[in-house]
Amino acid sequence: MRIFETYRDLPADVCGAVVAIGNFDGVHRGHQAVIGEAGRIARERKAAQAVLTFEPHPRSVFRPNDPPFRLTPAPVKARLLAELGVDVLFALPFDRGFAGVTAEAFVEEILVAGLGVRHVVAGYDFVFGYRRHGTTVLLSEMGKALGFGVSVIEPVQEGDAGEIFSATRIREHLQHGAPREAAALLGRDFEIEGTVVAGDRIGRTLGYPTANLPLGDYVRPATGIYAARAGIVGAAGTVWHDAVVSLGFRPTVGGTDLRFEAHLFDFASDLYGRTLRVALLEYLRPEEKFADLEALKRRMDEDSRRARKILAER
Ligand code: RBF
Ligand code: MG
Repeated sequence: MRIFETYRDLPADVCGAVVAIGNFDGVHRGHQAVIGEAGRIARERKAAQAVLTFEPHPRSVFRPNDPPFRLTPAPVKARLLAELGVDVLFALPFDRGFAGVTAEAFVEEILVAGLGVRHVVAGYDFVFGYRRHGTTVLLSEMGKALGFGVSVIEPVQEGDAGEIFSATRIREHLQHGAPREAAALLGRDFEIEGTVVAGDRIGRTLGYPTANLPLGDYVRPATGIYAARAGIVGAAGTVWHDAVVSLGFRPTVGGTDLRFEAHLFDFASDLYGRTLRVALLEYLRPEEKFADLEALKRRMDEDSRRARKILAER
């Protein structure tokens, strides 16, 4: 997949693509339907399959003081899009200036003059341009006038509950300690990916060394203990290990900042500096303040037994 952070002076072979447009944070099953339809049309027309998205997420520009909310930081989103077979990603830099571009100018200057789009696919709730005045209705009308096709994908629902695939719903499930429900909407387990940073050395003395990941822009899932899988990313691929995760403030040891710590079962090496993907599979319990480290360790033993059992059954 080729990535461009501009819509200007593009090489001829990436113009004239079938383009799925949206923020696509999470690349969830609703997004997959939009991107999949663009892929189907691209193959039919023998055109390139592209995605147009914005970085950072416009919401973080409009509401910079909101708590972190990303399901997929830009590099993770790019990997998932590549895995879906997308040929070209236009990740346009979003800032206050870009937010002032009118819906009409966005279509004329970016979609038509810049990308030369052949066809555009968007979700039913896609809005764009200054003050979100651009709707899928405007997009379709302008497409007719300017010579490109538009497909709008209606909401996709999940099973009996009839829950609509939405990034907001997925974030809520994670914040409520419901990673399975989040996974049902995502179409895969929710993961935190990052570079392992140094923690304190207390875990080691308890027999529970942990690999700590910075949470960065990621949405904060419910604090507590999770059954998890940890994938060590290497040149030859990702090697997965069963694990238990603690996401919390560590009241027992007088911790003050939120830490994401993964303990990999039957694994001795130091992971400092390595890229780790940690999938949260099941919520075990909230964190507690124990009277002493012995009591904490007994509980960690119990957590580990439960996590191993859950992971063995999956
Ligand atoms: N810290 C707490 O203060 N309360 C807990 O309930 C708690 N549960 C944990 C469960 C597991 C399986 C693991 C790996 C860690 C847990 N921690 C908890 C965090 C622990 O205090 C931390 O890993 C060490 O202090 C090293 O930073
Ligand atoms: Mg949406």
